[in-house]
Amino acid sequence: MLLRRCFLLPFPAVRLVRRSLHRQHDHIVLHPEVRQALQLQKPVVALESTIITHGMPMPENVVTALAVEEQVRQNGAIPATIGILDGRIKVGLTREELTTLAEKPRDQVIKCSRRDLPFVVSRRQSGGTTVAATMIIAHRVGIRVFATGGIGGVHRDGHESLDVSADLTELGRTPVAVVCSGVKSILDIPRTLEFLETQGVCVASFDSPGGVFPDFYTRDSGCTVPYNLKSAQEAAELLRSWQELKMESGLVIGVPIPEEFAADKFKIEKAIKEATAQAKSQGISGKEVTPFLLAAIAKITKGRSLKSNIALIKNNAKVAAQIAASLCDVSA
Ligand code: PSU
Ligand code: MN
Repeated sequence: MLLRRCFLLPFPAVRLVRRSLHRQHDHIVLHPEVRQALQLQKPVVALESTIITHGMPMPENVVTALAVEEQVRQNGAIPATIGILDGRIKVGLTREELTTLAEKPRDQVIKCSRRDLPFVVSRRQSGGTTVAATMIIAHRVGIRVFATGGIGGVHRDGHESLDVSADLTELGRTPVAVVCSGVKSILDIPRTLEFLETQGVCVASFDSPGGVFPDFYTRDSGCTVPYNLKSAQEAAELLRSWQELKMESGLVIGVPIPEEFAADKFKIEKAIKEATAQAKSQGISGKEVTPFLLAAIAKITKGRSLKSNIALIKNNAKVAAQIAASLCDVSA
């Protein structure tokens, strides 16, 4: 159709159309290692970058991002950290690029969710991609498995403020499997699970008997989900059926934090309440809420929450890589 149209256009216009098509592809740049792995259908795990730009302080952000990539490699997959540098969407940031992104002053790096992508690209700005934006890019380039710490969700007053993360609607429309430790208890977990159900997202726990869903810092949110996956192999079988059924929605695999790194439920809840009150009294709103709360909780717990955060991301990267590797085996 497009070709036929081109034939009807005068010659310079054809060139213009061609050039704009070309440009469209230039926006996304794949690291050669990632490109090769995808071509050879080897396991690849996508990783987000908002966690680097807005989720953790320096230097923990860079150290963690590199350690997470290493976990992916050690468990049989190629890591592809996704982020935006000067308007170019990179799939597989190099160590230097990752450091550049992490070291940028906050006012020069945008927290990019779905709505922000076209603007940031058009202005040649830099940004960390949220779960939603990372899913979009991962799907574009054919990556099926994505690991992160926690997804966004319905905020505790979300039923009034309508502060509901775009991660949830993205999960409803983009077929990528997100391996995470659920959503933070800074959010409203029961309402988040309800929202995901409405969006048609298959949510399962991982190695959590009874389908107990994690709440990030601790292993048990008090909520259960209908399915529990006992192993990476079982998860890969789920992913295969999901692919064969051509589901156009995402998957959430909730992995509880390893026991030894789990926070004390009472203490963390107290810190969350305090941080939430601070956010309210300082008038923090919109996309600033999550980064503010993360930093405040880390401060209140004297860095203990950050330690838990790092441990669970590494563990999720390990599980995601094992699932991606197993998926390649079952699909072979
Ligand atoms: N949860 C975390 N750390 C994070 C985030 C979530 O434990 O850094 C980030 C993720 O990138 C997630 C985003 O996609 O926050 C959600 O932000 P919002 O609620 O504004 O959609
Ligand atoms: Mn929000």
